[in-house]
Amino acid sequence: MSNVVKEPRTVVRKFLARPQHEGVGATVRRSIGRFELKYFDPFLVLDEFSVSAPAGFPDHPHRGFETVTYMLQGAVTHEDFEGHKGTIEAGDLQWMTAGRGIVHSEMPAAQGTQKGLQLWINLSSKYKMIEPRYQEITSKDITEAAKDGIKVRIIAGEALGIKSPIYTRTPTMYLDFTLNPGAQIQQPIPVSWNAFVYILEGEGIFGNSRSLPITAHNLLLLGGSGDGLEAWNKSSKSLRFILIGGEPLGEPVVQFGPFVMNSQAEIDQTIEDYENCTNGFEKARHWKSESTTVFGY
Ligand code: FJE
Ligand code: FE
Repeated sequence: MSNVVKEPRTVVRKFLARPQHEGVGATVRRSIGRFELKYFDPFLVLDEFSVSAPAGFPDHPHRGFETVTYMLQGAVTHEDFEGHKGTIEAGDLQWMTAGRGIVHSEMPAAQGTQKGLQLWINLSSKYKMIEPRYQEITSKDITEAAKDGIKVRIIAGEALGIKSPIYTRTPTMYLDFTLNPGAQIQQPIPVSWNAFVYILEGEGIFGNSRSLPITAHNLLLLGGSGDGLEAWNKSSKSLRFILIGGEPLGEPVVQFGPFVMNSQAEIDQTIEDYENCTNGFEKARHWKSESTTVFGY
């Protein structure tokens, strides 16, 4: 393989994401966003979620960041206060820029267990109050590239010379890699970006070919300098992991649940806006999701 990475990043920290309760009866394995890793600029939360009806995430608001939902199994129906509604099925992606405000529900759409990843990406102060926006791509339209026992689904950014059509307000890369036994990768990452790996299936070796294999539900923070990731599948099973990177914002972060702003005054204003249905929350006044009614919350 050509040497596309000159200075591979090393793994500096490892977190095992254990199941915890979230929403109403749902389970998340939270890696970023938990107490020991409150923020990894620009990333606020990474949840590997697992939800079966009637559990879910009924009507709740967001302001000041983006949520990226990538389904792994089953389906989730979302519905917002502007009437934007749809079902995110296995392999589909929803990239939601909440901006000044979204109120929505995210509920199971099928029998059995729905699984996926939800990433919260912070927005810079100049974009926190922009109009909400969705970018949605169904599984069949997510670009895939394959080479030498590597398959990569390009959610955001670029891999193996192929670019995703997703526009990232905060510059972000999001790649879903599957490596056959014996395969290895070299993936460039911009030097100034924060980046991490989250293992979904199998076991892989990351950063240094002599390091110990890491298994599912672990998050690996990649060292601050270096121009890319090197990883190996030295096992006899397939390895699947996510590589995410983003340009740090370097701004103060004040978070109150689903509101993420730069100062306490902005958070106080947001709580007021949400309570009074103003400054982007107007449509919340008379709205209740259909699924909330169906599920009887
Ligand atoms: C939220 C608690 C929550 N992780 N993963 C508090 F659970 C949520 C929330 C989610 C969520 C939704 C999906 Cl579909 C997947 C998630 C947390 O909705 F927004 C707040 N504030
Ligand atoms: Fe939400």
